[in-house]
Amino acid sequence: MARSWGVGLSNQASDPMGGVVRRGGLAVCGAAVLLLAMTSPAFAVSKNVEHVKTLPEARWATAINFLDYGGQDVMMVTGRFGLKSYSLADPANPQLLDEITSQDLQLPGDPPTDFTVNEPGGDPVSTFWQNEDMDVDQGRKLVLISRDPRSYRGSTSRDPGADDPNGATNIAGVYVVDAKDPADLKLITFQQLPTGHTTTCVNDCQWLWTGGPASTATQRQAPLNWAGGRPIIVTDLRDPANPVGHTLDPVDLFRRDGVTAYSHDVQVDDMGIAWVSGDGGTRGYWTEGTHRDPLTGETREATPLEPIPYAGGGFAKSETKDDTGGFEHNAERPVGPSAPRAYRNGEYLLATEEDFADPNLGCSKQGHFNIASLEGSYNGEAWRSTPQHQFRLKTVGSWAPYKQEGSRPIGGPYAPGADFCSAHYFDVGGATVAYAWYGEGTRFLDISDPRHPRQIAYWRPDDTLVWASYFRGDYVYTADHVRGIDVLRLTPGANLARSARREVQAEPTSAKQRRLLARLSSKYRPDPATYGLCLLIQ
Ligand SMILES: [Ca+2]
Ligand SMILES: [Ca+2]
Repeated sequence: MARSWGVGLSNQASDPMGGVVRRGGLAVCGAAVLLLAMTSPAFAVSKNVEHVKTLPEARWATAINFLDYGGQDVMMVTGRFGLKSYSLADPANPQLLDEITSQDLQLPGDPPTDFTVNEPGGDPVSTFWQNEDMDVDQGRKLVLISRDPRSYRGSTSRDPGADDPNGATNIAGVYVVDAKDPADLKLITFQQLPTGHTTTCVNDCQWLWTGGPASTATQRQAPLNWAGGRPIIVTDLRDPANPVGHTLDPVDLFRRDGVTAYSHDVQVDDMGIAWVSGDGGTRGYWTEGTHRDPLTGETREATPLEPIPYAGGGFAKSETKDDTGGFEHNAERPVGPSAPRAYRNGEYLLATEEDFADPNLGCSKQGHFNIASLEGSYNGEAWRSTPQHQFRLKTVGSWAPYKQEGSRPIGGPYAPGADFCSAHYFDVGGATVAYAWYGEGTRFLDISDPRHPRQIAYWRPDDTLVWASYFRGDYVYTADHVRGIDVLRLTPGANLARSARREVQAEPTSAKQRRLLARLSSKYRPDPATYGLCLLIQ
């Protein structure tokens, strides 16, 4: 894109050469991983998945979305590097079209972009951060980029404009990108908001709901009392060059048994319900149309600023190891004719709990994929929940890689920074879910029976740290912090496994095998120049 982007922002303070050199180094590293992954089966555990290609230049990828230009697909990839557009004219071989770099996204006063990683498993020193679940407007060909206050050495705890020991601005908000020509991406504007971890289109992208992350010290206190994190802030995007942030009218308050807590992300279902996941659970809202508000009994118009509660709630301690409903990260509610048969009436909510606070419990006691019944939640119950009178959804099915085929040995050894297991983003394609589990790779689950999700395929390279995996056409594209984008395809074996209604599942790794892995691991050392995760180089 052009270096100047029309709103008077400059990146004079940046060090573009440093960034270029750094990216070159990372690309070489990624290529080495690719070579080894392809030539040495020991570095990638998989079943019923064909590895087609890896795009190592997309290392630090967070999310992918797709725009359809009259039957021609373009893949938008976002992450610490900013935004990259790829032609999918040949879906097996994506071609880079254009990019908006981390340097391009710097606001006045931001410390320069610096991808240096100082410790194995650490984060780059100063980059854009990081646009999970990137949303796009298919109609107007817009790409929305949420800016977390942790961008460019920022923090969640300090306020924008406050003295900062790192020189960070701590600014959150949303960038709007015009992608009418995907080979010439144009950054139109930036709207500063009190929130910015994720941003999601509601009402056909005429409005945005932007949530998270954790609150600043000021926000935690009166008068806001955002004790457990930042709620949703609404932006009017009817004029994309001039978005209007309704910064004083937060939505989705009091979500954790009456306490305002982190509203992490939103997914809108085929009925138009906006499901907000976060600390305390997942709750759905009407944002348009006339509906009965179960909290008042009134029938009124729902709007993005005054939504009407629909259903949802917190998740049980048995799945989340939390008394407060779990840290729900993202969710999907399949409904209507495109949903798998058992889901068509919209009875079930699919949700990720992200929790790896204690790596020893990751995926075993917490951080699960849960399928919950929405029964009993349609009358505002989750909005009335209190610590004394908790409302929780009933979980009917659950899955995690713990003790499943394809998983790493329990207790390690793991690469630095990847010593955890948790559910993360997933994509529903028919009755199959493509599911990212960080260090446990992408797992493909047959969810046709909500009570028994079953693994039918998996792709777990040893160097993976995968954040999100997506179906598009006949392919699967993954956003991996270490590897970049993996292009995958399910083999006929996946369908055979589904038909057999049998989970691909092995006995837990034997003690002998674990000793072997531990011995192998001790012969390798993490390469600090490559985040440790890039590959363990002898
Ligand atoms: Ca979203
Ligand atoms: Ca938990």
